[in-house]
Amino acid sequence: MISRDKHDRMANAIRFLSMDAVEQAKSGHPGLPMGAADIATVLYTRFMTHDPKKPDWADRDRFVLSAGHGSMLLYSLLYLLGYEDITIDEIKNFRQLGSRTAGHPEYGYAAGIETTTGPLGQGLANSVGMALAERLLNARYGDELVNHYTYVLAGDGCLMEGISQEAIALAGHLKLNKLIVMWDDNQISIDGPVSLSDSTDQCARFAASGWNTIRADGHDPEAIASAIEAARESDLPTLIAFRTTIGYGSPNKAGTNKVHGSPLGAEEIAAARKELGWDAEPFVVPSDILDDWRLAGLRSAKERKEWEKRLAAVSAEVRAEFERRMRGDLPESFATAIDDYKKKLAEENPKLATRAASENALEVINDALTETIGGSADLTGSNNTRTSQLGAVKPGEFSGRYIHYGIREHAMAAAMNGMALHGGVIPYGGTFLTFSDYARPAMRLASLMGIRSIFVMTHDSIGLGEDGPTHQPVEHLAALRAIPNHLVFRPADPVETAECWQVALETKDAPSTLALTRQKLEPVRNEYKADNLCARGAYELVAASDEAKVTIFASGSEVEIAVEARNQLESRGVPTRVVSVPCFELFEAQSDEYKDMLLGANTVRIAIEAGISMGWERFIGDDGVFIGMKGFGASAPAPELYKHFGITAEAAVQAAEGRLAKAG
Ligand SMILES: Cc1ncc(C[n+]2csc(CCOP(=O)(O)OP(=O)(O)O)c2C)c(N)n1
Repeated sequence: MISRDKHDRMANAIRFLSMDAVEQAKSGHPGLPMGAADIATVLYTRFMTHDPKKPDWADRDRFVLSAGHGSMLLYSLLYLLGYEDITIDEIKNFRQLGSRTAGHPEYGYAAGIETTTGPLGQGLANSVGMALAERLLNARYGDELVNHYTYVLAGDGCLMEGISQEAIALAGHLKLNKLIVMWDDNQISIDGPVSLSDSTDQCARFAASGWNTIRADGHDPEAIASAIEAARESDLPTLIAFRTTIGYGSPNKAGTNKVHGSPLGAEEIAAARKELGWDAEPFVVPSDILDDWRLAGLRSAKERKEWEKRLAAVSAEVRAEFERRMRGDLPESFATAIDDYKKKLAEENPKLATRAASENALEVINDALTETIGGSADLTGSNNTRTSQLGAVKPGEFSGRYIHYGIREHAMAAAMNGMALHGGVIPYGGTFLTFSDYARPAMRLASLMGIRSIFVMTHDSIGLGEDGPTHQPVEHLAALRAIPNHLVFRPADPVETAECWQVALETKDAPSTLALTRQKLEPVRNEYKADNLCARGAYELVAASDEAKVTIFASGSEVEIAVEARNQLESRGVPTRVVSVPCFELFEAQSDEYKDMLLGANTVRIAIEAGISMGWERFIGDDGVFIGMKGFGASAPAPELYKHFGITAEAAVQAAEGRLAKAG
């Protein structure tokens, strides 16, 4: 049992490390770490099950600092608890180039950081995915192997963001009872008191979404502990509204927005030292306090060892599968399953929409990979994301593998990220491509973190037809391709769809988006090829009959148009090749030699895509021809729209002949 005095000094260690680091960096947010230090101290000294010496222990509790601006809270904790990645030098280097203690907690920079936070609300929604992954794995592996909590520290900002409602509604509905959100209810944000812009009764809102709610004093260690204990016993997810004072300990600035996001200043820090009775020099934690913290860091080592014993006691088969899934590796049988499927496709040559081709591919994938967790934001029948193996996940019942996310694209994407971060599952989820806008902040974070979330985005162009311009993406492919480390795939037929799925699944360090059609397409890959051609990002689909005079690049549904144009040009004696471009980013990763060979700079170059031209200059240069969209779409049957917007084989033939005539 930790005495009150000891508790206070341990919490003050967080406060002073945070004040000192922000002061030294001349930038950062001291208010939250100072205000939430008591909550964090109680959580980590009495409840958190984790092991700094084994930070990736699969059954550890997860802690998410959703209010990522308070990063010094997490960095202080990791240092104090004995996580090797965060040394005192890292704390001194807060926010400097190359330090692990970056501006906001960045996933991958240091062990103990479970997700990248900073865009408010994302961490909260990630945590829903983490808590969901925990329950899904628990349903498969039992309490023996998977049975842990997900704790979140969220601020007013996290709760004001729209994503919070999507996320808590999903968590409440599913009864994710091992999710505990601790709200730093300090009533202050940047502009001043929260009352300037909000009068929500947050407890009532959470209760209405199916949560257990508790209010407690966030500076009273016993009240904090009782609240967390009660939350752990709940059969619903719990919100604990911890009333705190932002910048607690700063005599002149506590309780105001002045302490939210700027250094306190030397004078005020000196006053805080007096107020809290802290004599240690900057960045020095008195050795008895550091010892206490390090002891707290050891509190679950025994539990970890017991867990390892339990893992060693299960059958070799179950253990191997569990460990493989947690590593994120695919079974060896996966590549064979895809290969067999490609052989079958080459025999059958089905004429399908790529969304339907994706469903067929998933039928194979979901058999081969028991770790996939599918879902859709209420467009299951349109996204073709559910296959025969996937039973629905229901409230409190997690044996299924399919999530009905509801009409909540943003929380879906963020929860998928949480699942990917948790490990042991591979999430994929669908909506219409145009609504990637509603999911984009989370999709961007998936890229930044380098995690395997797979977004299935159907209805990928004017080809969706009658739903009209609100639903027809035009700039979305370009917008998603602009995100670094994001594989945007636009397959042209069933074989390409299978290949793109294979690359997406085999890429552990980047998210993927599959852009898929609503409308049926002619198959363009009719011969079996063992190689995954899509893995090169772009490849020659059809060669010219002689030295090529024209190269036509296209992606997805426009590849069949490119092939038709090529055939017309060839019949008029113009040797023409077609390059299919399923993924810009993978093409960029090829050798210069390959890229030069493929680009065919000495030919007339044409690109066809039913979207805006941005990005295609890479393929067609300054003098190429782009056939696609210049503005928004329209409502009509798809074939009429293609004619109306001039995205046709005839247009490509005309353009090619025009250029060739000009060149003389
Ligand atoms: C999506 C998003 N919008 C805006 C910001 C900028 N921002 C950072 S902290 C903050 C205020 C947060 O207030 P609160 O959660 O109460 O934190 P506290 O003042 O208690 O530290 C804002 C607007 C952000 N990080 N993310």
